[in-house]
Amino acid sequence: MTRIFSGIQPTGRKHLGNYIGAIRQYVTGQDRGEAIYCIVDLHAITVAYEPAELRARVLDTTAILLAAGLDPERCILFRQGDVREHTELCWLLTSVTAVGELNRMHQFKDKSGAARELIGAGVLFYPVLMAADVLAYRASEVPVGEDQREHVELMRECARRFNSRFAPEGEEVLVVPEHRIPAVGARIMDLQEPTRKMSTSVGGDEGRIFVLDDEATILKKCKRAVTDSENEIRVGPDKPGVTNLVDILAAARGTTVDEALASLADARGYGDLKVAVAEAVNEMLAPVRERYETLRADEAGLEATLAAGAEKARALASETLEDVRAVMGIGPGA
Ligand code: AQP
Repeated sequence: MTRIFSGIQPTGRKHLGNYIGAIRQYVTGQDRGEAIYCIVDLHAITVAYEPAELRARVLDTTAILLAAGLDPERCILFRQGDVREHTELCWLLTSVTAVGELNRMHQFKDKSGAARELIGAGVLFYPVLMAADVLAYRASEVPVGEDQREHVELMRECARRFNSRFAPEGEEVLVVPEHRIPAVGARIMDLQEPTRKMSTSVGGDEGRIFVLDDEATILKKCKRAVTDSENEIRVGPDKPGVTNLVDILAAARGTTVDEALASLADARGYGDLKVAVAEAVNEMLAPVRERYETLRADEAGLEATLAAGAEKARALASETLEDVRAVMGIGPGA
């Protein structure tokens, strides 16, 4: 059976890109295989944060995932920091990771900018911890958005290198995973700056739709989305705003981009396109919004779900760690 693993930041206010690129794939993953998902509180501390708020954001994110359709009976859902094997494997993987390749990661370059000497080392090591998250479960599939392609490539390289350096001849101690990037909506762009991806940390709220935004807010943000001075609904690199809206429409309705375009044949310009996008997005997100409040109010229930998930996750990760330690010569051995 396919083992699926993915992690998501406890940013609390997940946006449409997170939902289409990742969360929705998590839900369908439960029908495709053995699905394991974690909320990556350890990744969250790589940037400035408030300790008192971190736990609350983890619970916000847990409630969003459950409201979106994750079912703890059909998947393992846990908090990364509850399973110490992640940090141990991260350290062990540094033996097969070069600083040069971490320095070349786009996300590191974007997030470090001119302040490279001053940022926390965790920003550099972020992809190694991400590799540890996935490799600890010997997952074969990683559902992510397009922006994470490079990080999945790195974890594949780590697994290959680890196996060739440490695994006994012909054996695979770590599984080389494949990414799973959605065919439509893999890179949702900012509504105000459609040449840049919709992001949690960059840009203002008017450029991103949150999973928990109400209907009126979604409509307002769609109506204000930046398009261009023409009136022709078509996709292409010269029309990033319209292309993004058509992509969102297709992803929200679960159709192809061509089908979305065909459905707009009678549209009277961008106004109709924007209303169609808002309606489709609202239809997709309304059930999540409706379930969220009740789930979020039950903090003890959310904690119990995460604790039960962590127990199951730990059992799987500790098996991998035992094998990893053994082939690396760490500890007393058998
Ligand atoms: N714009 C996007 N389009 C499609 N998928 C996206 N993802 C993120 N942005 C887009 C996917 O969402 C998943 C969770 O990402 P995360 O855990 O990194 O969450 P985040 O920090 O809240 O998301 P951002 O927006 O990516 O934060 P910034 O930009 O601040 O770093 C991942 O699978 C990701 O691919």
